[in-house]
Amino acid sequence: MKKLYFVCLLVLGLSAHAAIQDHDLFIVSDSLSLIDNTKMPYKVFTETNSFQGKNVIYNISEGDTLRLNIHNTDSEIHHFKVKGLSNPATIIAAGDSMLVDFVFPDAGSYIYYDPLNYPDNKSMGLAGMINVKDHNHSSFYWNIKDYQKSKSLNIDSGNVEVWNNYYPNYFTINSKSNPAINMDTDARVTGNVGDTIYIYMVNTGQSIHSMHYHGYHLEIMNSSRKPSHVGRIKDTFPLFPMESLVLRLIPDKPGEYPVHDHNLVAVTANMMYPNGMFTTLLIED
Ligand SMILES: [Cu+2]
Repeated sequence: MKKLYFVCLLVLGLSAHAAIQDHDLFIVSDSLSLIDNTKMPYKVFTETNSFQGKNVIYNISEGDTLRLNIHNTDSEIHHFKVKGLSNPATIIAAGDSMLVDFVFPDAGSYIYYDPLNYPDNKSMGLAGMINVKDHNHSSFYWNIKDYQKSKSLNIDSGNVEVWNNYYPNYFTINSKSNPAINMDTDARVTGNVGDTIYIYMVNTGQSIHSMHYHGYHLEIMNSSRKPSHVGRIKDTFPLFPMESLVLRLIPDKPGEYPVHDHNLVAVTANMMYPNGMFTTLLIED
């Protein structure tokens, strides 16, 4: 098995198209400014050792190797794993760094996360997306997540959370709530009639989210949970916790159309409506 792995790496290394994408990744502990002007303890994977509001989104081509030098700037140990790959969790002590290569079997969207004390560390924010592409069309990226602020505060105080009675009260895409989602250029879908547009979605929260697209039907291109659903064309897409989905949209008309979670509590932020998972598609002639 190991031999085969190295032979594969060698072949990839010699191939004209395959490349190694080399990145530093920092685990940073800070707090997230919420849409109601309160703050919540928050940990993220960032490109530099200063806090950025959302987890890094990696985009690589099919066949590429993603080489991550992961730096743990936090005061506690963290683990690192990519869901769907057989690589064991990488263990990174506080203040330490680890270099890891990831090779992806197929195009699609993959979740990287901290599996330690699952789901506690993931729920604190430590989960992002790696998109492995087999096309060059315009693409948008949604890391969908739900939080219960009292649980984040409890974990941040050093307690182990008990996850029965989970009532999330904040709902974000790329760590933002409506209307800020429309300012996130990774998230806000814009394009023209007839374009081919890809939307990569991962659910890194603990609730099921059912994303409803108004105005258009989209085709499932990849599904981590239900590969048999690839090719289905519809307007509502349930996304289970730790599931990823790649959708293709070819707009047939111009307009600005809403997309939101059909579970309407997820369109709120601490009871404020419509300040949750709600954004719009902006399609021009
Ligand atoms: Cu709807």
